[in-house]
Amino acid sequence: MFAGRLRVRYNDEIMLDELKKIEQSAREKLANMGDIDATEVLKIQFLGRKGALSLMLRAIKNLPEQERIKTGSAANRLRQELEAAFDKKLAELKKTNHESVLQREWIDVTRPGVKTPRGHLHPLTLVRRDAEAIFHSMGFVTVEGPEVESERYNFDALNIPANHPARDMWDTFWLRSNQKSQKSKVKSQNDGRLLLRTHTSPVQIRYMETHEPPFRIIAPGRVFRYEATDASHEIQFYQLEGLMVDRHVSIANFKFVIQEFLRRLFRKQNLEIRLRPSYFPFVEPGFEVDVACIVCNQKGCSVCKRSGWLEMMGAGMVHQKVFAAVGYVPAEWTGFAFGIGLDRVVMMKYNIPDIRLFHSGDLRFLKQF
Ligand code: FA5
Repeated sequence: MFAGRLRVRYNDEIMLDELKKIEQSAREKLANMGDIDATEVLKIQFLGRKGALSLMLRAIKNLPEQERIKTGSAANRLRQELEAAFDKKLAELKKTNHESVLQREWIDVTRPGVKTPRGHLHPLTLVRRDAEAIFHSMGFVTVEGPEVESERYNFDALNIPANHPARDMWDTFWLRSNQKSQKSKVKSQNDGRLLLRTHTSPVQIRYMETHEPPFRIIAPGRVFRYEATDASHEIQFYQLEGLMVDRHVSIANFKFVIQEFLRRLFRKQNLEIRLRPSYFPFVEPGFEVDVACIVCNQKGCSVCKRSGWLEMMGAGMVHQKVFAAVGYVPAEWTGFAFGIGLDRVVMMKYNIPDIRLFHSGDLRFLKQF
């Protein structure tokens, strides 16, 4: 009974018929395949260890010898043919897939690239760097001082004692004294109250206290004034202090250095300057330096307020009382000092009509530099 059933199920004709059905089904499905992964799955379904053809081969082992040989070789042939068909199909699909990727991801390497936007320097930084380079080439070195200053360095040592009317020239942001939280290197015990420095001139004193002449220094930095703002006045702005001390320094030396500096900064060989007498307690004589307006060529414009001249800096010959305050023997040394308003220089160089644009954070303004 059992043997009879076996014979019905596994005789060679049935087997050969089954093989044909497997072949037909495999070829039909393979013909419709368009995807590599799905084709790999299909290949496993037919030819894998548990695939339809492997199951057939296992069943063939139970056939009588003659039938086994006949169907076995037919099944093996079919396996080889199907394997070849699957491999061919997979190779075709890989090729088309590669071509379509090339088509889709085609890059024209000759096209100009898209620039990554880069940050850039603020015009004040650009001009400060230019100015430093010019002074360095004339033998000046850059030094720095604190923005939080003491009354002594900002005023007293500069010959501006308490209650001196000149203190009104520098409207001051005074700081509340809180000794515990004072991490600043500025001592306030003996040096009076603390303040935000109103000019860079205190750096002169700090340098002279610790260095002997001769020397040439510049000190660029931020300063603060408690005053109303307008197109040419800010409450915080930049100055560049200069100080040259030696024997026999004269106003002629100052005039040459500053004219050379301005001509190179503005890249204008015939740039005119003029010295106007002025008063600063720490210099004698004192003057202000005006530059012939290069925006309008002295015809009169909003930057020079129609005067043809723009005030750029205060300057003068170092007062002997200042030398005495830092411990120099006054009669031995002479020197000139100046304090340039850097924002004004930048305004003139780039024809900027309003100083308040510098700290406005307006990208339309900043992107122009
Ligand atoms: C002084 O600050 C002196 N310490 C300069 C000096 C140094 C004189 C050494 C002598 C020897 P004054 O207050 O004039 O001077 O300021 C100097 C420059 O800073 C001015 O010429 C101007 O260009 C600029 N400045 C002054 N106030 C402002 C302000 N509110 N906003 C922008 N720039 C200003």
